[in-house]
Amino acid sequence: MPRALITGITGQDGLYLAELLIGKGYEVHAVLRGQNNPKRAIVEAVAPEVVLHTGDLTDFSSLLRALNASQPDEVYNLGAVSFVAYSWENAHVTTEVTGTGVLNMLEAVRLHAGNDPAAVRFYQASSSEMFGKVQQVPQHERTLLWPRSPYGVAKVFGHYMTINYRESYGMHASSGILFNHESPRRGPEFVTRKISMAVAAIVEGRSDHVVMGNLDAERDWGFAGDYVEGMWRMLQQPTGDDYVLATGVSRSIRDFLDAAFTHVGIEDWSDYVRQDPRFMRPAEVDHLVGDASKAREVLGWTPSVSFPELVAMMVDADLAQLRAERK
Ligand code: NDP
Ligand code: GDR
Repeated sequence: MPRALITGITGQDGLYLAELLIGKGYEVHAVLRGQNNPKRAIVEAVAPEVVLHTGDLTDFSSLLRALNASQPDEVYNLGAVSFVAYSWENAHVTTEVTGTGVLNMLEAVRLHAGNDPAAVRFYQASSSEMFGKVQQVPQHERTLLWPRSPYGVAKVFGHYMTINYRESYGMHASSGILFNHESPRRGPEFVTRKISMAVAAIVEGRSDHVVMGNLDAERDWGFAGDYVEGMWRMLQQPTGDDYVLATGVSRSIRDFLDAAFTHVGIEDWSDYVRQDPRFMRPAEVDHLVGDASKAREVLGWTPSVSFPELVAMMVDADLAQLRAERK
């Protein structure tokens, strides 16, 4: 039975990945942070098979302890301070967790693996935010990085550190440069879930508007369930490498609003949406669209959920949740 260790188990991707690996027959271990993490109950309810180890990406010895206890064949480093807007207000903690945390994990894996550094396969959750002020359209594995936020800068550090450990120590370390991926499990602070929750609340008569930031930014949105499959495929390759995962289609926030409101039969949504500068960012990433041809050719990976299907899935899930609460 192969064994995997996941950081970021309480996040959107961590849970999907745990379910995927359990379905493939893995023994799944995960690092859970905090002395009384409120999301522990969610993990225990959704994936009770997961063995939880207390640890934190900023605490090197806790990571080494989790590795020793779990003896993994594969390590997926998904833990991060991941909300871009928050990273300006908390640049140091973002750097510590999202940047230095990767180095802590790589170093812990290297020491744990001993004489055979490639024995433990490592996945780093890199991000399209690293492209920031994009220097090329679409963006691929060799596109120049130009991060636009403390989060993006921290991810660039983690990305290059992962490549450096692969090249310096022969580690089987891969960096997945993933474009935005969403789901009904997406945190409510991110724009897609904010919109799906707001639309559901408006339909159910619990709210009459939503306050947004910049509606013109464009993102390449896919479904998180597809993207965790891509992570797993990267670690099944004979050597580590870097791969972009993306749909290749870019839409604006306005397009997402349009699709979400249209899904519930509201064509003109202008009265329901307000804008406020407090949701604008000091520096914006205007246009992201990924070229995932390497992942398609090498990994055989393609996304399966279209943009309209993704929007419908998220709005329907939030509507169902509100209606269940009413009963
Ligand atoms: P989430 O924000 O949903 O989850 C982040 C996870 O990191 C949570 O489990 C959180 O734990 C954990 N975490 C935060 N701080 C620490 C810490 N100090 N030590 C250990 N764990 C910590 O992110 P997603 O699931 O959406 O994303 C997974 C990874 O992929 C992240 O690294 C993200 O930056 C990256 N990524 C995500 C993309 C996306 O579109 N979703 C795209 C590209 C990259 P807790 O619940 O306790 O706070
Ligand atoms: P992003 O996701 O920054 O791309 O990072 P987010 O959903 O937060 O923002 C996407 C775009 O929407 C605009 N926007 C708003 N964003 C939020 N959160 N709230 C609003 O009210 C709002 N109005 C407009 C933003 O300005 C931005 O342009 C996500 C995270 O998962 C990262 O961890 C990951 O690395 C990247 O995706 C790829």
